[in-house]
Amino acid sequence: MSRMLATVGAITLGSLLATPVMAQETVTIGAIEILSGPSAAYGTAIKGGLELAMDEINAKGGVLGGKKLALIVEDSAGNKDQAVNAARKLVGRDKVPVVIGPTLSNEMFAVGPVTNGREVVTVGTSTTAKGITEIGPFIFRTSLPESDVVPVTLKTAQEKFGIKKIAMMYANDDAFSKSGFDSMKAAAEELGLEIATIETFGSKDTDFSAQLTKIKGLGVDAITISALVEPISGVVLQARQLGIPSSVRFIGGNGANSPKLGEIAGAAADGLLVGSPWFIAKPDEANRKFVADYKQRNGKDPDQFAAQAYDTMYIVAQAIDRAGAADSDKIRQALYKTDFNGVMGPFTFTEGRDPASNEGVVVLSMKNGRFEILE
Ligand code: 1QQ
Repeated sequence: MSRMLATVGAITLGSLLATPVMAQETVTIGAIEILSGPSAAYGTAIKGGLELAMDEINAKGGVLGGKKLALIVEDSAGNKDQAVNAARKLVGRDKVPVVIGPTLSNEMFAVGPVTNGREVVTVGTSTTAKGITEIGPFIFRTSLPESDVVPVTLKTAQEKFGIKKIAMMYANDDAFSKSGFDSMKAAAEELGLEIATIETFGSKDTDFSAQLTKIKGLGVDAITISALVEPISGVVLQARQLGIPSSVRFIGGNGANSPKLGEIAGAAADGLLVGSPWFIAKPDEANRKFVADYKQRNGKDPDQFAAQAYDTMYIVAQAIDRAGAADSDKIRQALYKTDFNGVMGPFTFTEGRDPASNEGVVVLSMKNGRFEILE
């Protein structure tokens, strides 16, 4: 008898614990971002953008008629195994209906098959390699693929600066860096640029003198580089130390589109060109407010990664509302109906779950360690 009572008690207690009051008032989503290590600048900016948008949404009443959004951000440190462990935790333990991130394409190629297999909506805000959304029907991205951006950058370099002969460099141990290079090479060939040499390096390398000395002797007009921000900074600094003049511009991809480049490389990066779907001086009211609020909260300017994350949080929140429930498959279907106008400009998804338009892409040039829009 006493045993039966205990069992009944346990069931009652267990069912109470399974539905705590908080769970009914909160919709918790997960994010996997790089918050430590050499690429932490990317993930820190993304986290700042996500949190700013979430707080604004909650201040305006949250989602699903009054539920607050909550966010669990896991640090991947840029490591794909750590990113997969984070995904397993968010999906298995926290039971989030949406995962935002991970930061790198290299991580997404490991995480995507896991979250897609568990039918959990996953939205990359910074993953730009080819093939990301082809991982499966639950994988979306709000970031423009490099194949949509680097042709604009190279064409601008050719038209504005008469660049004809280039050297190409890329990190051969990172999925984004390799894919970005493939897009740059295709664009260079399309434009009829002369490719004097193609040089590779590793993302953790610190000495690029063999490649740069070779390039120095080739008399190129520009050097394209596809890599993450830390190795790019090292290459740019060493190029100037070895006497490659500042008239030889670097042309970067998404990895270069971070203020971290200016912080590390300073004036050595001056003249570097990068294509970007966003720029800080975008004059519309929504962007001005975003830039001011982000700066006030974080003590520094937002970058492209923060802006993309900020819009993504709104896009996800609107999809949750449109879905009518914190249900991953319903949110997935609702995301296809996204019609959002944010700090990046108008946004919809293609049937393939990629951004529908690259119309907002502008080319930025580095000056005194900061990006300026090329007029
Ligand atoms: C990718 C990228 C990186 C530069 C994101 C930080 O574009 O990995 O796809």
